[in-house]
Amino acid sequence: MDSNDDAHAVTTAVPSSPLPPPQQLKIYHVILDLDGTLIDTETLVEEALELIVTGYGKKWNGEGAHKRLGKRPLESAASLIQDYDLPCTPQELYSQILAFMKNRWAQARALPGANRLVTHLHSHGVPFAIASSSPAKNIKAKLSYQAGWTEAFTVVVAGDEVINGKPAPDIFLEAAKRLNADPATCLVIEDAPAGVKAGKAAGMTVLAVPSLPTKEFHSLYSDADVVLNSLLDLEPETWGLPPFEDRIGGVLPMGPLYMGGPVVMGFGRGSKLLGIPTANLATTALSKQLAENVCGVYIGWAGLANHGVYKMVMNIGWSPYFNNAEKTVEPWLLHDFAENFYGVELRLVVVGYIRPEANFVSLEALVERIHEDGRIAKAALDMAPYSQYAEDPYLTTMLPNSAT
Ligand code: ADP
Ligand code: RBF
Ligand code: MG
Repeated sequence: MDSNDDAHAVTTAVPSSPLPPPQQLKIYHVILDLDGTLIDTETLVEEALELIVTGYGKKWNGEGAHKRLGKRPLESAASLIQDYDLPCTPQELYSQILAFMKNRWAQARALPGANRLVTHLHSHGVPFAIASSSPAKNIKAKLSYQAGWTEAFTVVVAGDEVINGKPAPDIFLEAAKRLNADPATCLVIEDAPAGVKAGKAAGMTVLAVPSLPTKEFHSLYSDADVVLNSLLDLEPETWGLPPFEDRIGGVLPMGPLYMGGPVVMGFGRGSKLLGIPTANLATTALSKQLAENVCGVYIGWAGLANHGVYKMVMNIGWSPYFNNAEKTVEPWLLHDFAENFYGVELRLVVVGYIRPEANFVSLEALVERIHEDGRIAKAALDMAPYSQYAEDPYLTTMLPNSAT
């Protein structure tokens, strides 16, 4: 996502570098990875690994996820054993992980944009498949917890159905075979570096949606044809597939997502440097929402205690331009206030997604883009389905003359 970083031949969907796709290809089939691409099982598995590693008396360092991602269970287990010098075999470790994960697949949530994509492909008759390194019976369990997915995915290739796991091309070639497809007309969507390699080795076009912090691991995705911030930013027409038609007023409806708390000090540059004040909320209380939501620019309504309800536009993320050390929420209330309101309770109802966070060639370009976001938010929030949330009780109970 960093446009200053030209070391890799990766195109991104950031407004500051509107590069065309590397080749104008006609895609007829889509092959999707499951874990980390469509559902957030990676978080659950990493939690399990931490408990197991700690149980062996070793100190969990939170590192190495990129080595485990997308590999088959035993290979991934072997890599963990090596990293932590664990006194067990890959098979023993895998059994422990399975015991831990049993009945927890239900807790894996669909990643942002996943349901939208699956429904879109299904309803437009685009042939698609899952190619997942997990064993068939785990895939079945995972799909069963997502409404409509078992019916939507008629072609599923599991890790235990091929000889060589990702990064070998076997699983994607098998998926193409079952789809009756030429690999050259298949689009692979992957979150893991090993999966990206496998897709390219199969002669397919590969779109990466990294589930690893993009900055640090950027180079691991350099084989991909395109790297996107999230599935929300996928534009199927780029590949000759039917476009999404679900934006309203230039905004993708979502949520509602509720977050709130007292206004705290931010990075101290919103008003001073940009002329755009952003009322920050304490990140500690929001850590779960921050982790679950895609970095990007959103619209919504803001209720400020004893003041009123206002239109709002905000970004969630690290602000690539400033490269902040922390992922924050930066709401700009689209109203002129006479005074600052630090310490006052601020509540947000987030109802739409505009775009990914981007880097910019200059501060002026960033400011101009944020003003454009503001104009989009102002207009869209008067439209259905966004307008109704101005009356959400989460906000209206904050008004000066509210009864409760
Ligand atoms: P900080 O670094 O503390 O976030 P900013 O320069 O971004 O400082 O200013 C944010 C503060 O400005 C808010 O906490 C709030 O008290 C005040 N403020 C005034 N007008 C607005 C507005 N329209 N939107 C958000 N905050 C505003
Ligand atoms: N910062 C970025 O680096 N990239 C962005 O794309 C970006 N978009 C923003 C959109 C909105 C609506 C707002 C309010 C802020 C955005 N900023 C972005 C964040 C801005 O840099 C941030 O408010 C300052 O860092 C002040 O703390
Ligand atoms: Mg601020």
